[in-house]
Amino acid sequence: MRRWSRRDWLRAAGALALTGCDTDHPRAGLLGAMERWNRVVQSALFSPTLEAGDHALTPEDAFPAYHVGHATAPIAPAGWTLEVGGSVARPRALSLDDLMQLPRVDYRIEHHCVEGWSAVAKWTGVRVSELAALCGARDVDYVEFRSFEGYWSSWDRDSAIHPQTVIAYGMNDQPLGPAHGAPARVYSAVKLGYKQVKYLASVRFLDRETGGYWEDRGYEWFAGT
Ligand SMILES: Nc1nc2c(c(=O)[nH]1)N[C@H]1C(S)=C(S)[C@@H](COP(=O)(O)O)O[C@H]1N2
Ligand SMILES: [Mo]
Repeated sequence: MRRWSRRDWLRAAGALALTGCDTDHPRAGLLGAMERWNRVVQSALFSPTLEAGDHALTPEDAFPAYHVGHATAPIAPAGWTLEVGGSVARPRALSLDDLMQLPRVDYRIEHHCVEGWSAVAKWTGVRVSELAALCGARDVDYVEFRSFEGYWSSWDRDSAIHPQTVIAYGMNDQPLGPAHGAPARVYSAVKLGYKQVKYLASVRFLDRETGGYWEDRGYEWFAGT
């Protein structure tokens, strides 16, 4: 099996963009077909298995990166904090240092890609379940992740507090880079790519679902892997 070059990756990224990750105005009649195709491509690119063994890590800049409506990656506002709130006993605004002091997890995850190829990344961060405990999240069914660039996605609580759903601030033993959602983003083994909000601003525990950027444009809300 030949390895993918950076060009191949970029081509795959372009295919994803055309099939719905990057258009502001998907045409209604095409949406069903687009979603089906997009889901095939996305699950090929982003459905991770839980153990990646000793495979070599794929460099961060060899991963395709997606963001909606920006020519360059969005940059966090000065004094960035992650707001954890909604239906919680103790709302918090956590700096990156605060996040890094919390119990840390590392996941080395293999992404299965098209044509049998795969990419491996190591993600470092804090479990969403850890934040739920820290803030005293009440017994509500939904969790909303929102970005400072306007992107968002709401999740079922069970997926959000899954042990392999993390707020990642590191990738491949480096601080998370701007292309992949710095300073912190959601990374999870249990959801498709468009649920994994980058450039995170808030995590809110809610008693209702609040859709999402792509979800409101016709993509499946649950989007499990
Ligand atoms: N804030 C923000 N998060 C986002 C997006 C976005 O446009 N903005 N795109 C989503 C989509 S469609 C995908 S496939 C993944 C891609 O993650 P990656 O760039 O780290 O590969 O990010 C998701 N999270
Ligand atoms: Mo995507």
